[in-house]
Amino acid sequence: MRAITRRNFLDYSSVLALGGAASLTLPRSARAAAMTLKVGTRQIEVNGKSATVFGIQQPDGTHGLTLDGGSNFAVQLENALKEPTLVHWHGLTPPWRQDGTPGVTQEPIAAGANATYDFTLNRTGTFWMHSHLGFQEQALLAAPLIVRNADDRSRDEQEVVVLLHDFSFKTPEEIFAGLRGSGLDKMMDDGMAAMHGSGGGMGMSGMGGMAAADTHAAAPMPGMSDLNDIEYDAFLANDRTLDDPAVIKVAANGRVRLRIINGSAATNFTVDLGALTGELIAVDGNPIVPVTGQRFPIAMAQRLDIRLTVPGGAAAPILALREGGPQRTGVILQPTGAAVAKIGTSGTADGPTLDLTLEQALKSPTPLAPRPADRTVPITLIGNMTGYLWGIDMNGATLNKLMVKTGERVEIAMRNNSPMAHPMHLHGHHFQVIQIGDRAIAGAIRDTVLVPPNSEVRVAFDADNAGKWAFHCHSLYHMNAGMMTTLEYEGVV
Ligand SMILES: [Cu+2]
Repeated sequence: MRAITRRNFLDYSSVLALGGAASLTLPRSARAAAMTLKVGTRQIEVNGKSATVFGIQQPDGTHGLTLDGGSNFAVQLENALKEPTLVHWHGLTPPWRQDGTPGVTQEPIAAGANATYDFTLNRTGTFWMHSHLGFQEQALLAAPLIVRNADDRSRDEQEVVVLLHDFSFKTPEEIFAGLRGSGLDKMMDDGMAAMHGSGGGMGMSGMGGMAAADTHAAAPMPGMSDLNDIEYDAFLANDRTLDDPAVIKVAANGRVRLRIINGSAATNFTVDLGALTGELIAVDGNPIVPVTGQRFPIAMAQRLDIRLTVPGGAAAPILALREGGPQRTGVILQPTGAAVAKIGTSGTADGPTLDLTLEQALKSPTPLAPRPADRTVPITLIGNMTGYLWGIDMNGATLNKLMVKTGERVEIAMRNNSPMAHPMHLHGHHFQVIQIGDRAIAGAIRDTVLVPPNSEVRVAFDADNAGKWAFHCHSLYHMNAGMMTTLEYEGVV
């Protein structure tokens, strides 16, 4: 038998298969090669029509990844597209150079090229992965990323992952041009001559360069808000509409754990368990003191882990109701032998407007240690539909970057002075929600929190992951229109 080197690990695998060298340690490069993820295109069917969308798949076709906490995130990411891409591991806290944010942490991966990732999975939960480049996320360049702990693995329960998405037959570039164009039409209708900020300068990374002076306009008119500004063709759960939903077989009276991911580019939902009652046990991958209920809000990029039992006899639709519209999507849990009834893609009533009622009730069983803030950052979320410009301000000026020092307790006090809600996401960290309006809470630990219009949300985190990190609104179109900044540690270059 010839010597095993890092360079011929493929031969090494075949030796292993013959049982000849099982006691040798697998080289790191071989472990990396064992987890290949390919970014490519796929065909799905939506509303009876074929659509070409993106996807992130393992060689066997599995969409996304399920891993064990404590193991290595050793991934070779292959870009099989005809264009560059870059994938962000949403909710993981890797070394910053592996965070997948173009313009902040690394360069995009060129067409046909690949990139390797290797770090320890130091947290478990329901996460996801998605392109952070341009508008690729709208075209379904997103997949589940589940990191299970020992308790998850030992439980007698069936895990069901549900990835929600909004879908359009238009290209996202067309959608964005429409948003900006209709905003400009409004500007003209309003007789406003000032067209500044309407031209170019829209970088692919959406790095805040568009935060033009007129986004500093005052707070919205009282009572005004815009729930949805995009007409979508469909809403998907695991790539399907309710015309042809995913039907998942479950045991009658068996325990089910839903891991629901809102991968939408621009849609908030309310999860509706119908006649069933569930127990919300985690948000954004972090345990909470369990909350029982039938309906739970889920903003863009957020995740909900819900435990429930499905009685035998009837199929149980798990629906996601579009905020401010009658459309809905979902999956069907089917106990053995139960009939599956057809459910329309629209209900009779609009989905609820998301607010902070549930957020206010959430409690973390593992709160941050009490400690005064070393640094408090008061920011204002600004923007309006006129010209479709959005931004993050501090003290009346665009916040280009937020500087912190390692070891600091940082609080970000967010006030939303704009007419739309913003799901604000911080990369590389999870924060605790510590205040809503005037009320202090020991709230959930999250990576994405919704800040509705005319509201204030304060979060806290420990600066324990040195690097440069994106901090942005997770509405894809708001982000690309300027609602993005960076959190940077002193001394990191
Ligand atoms: Cu936003």
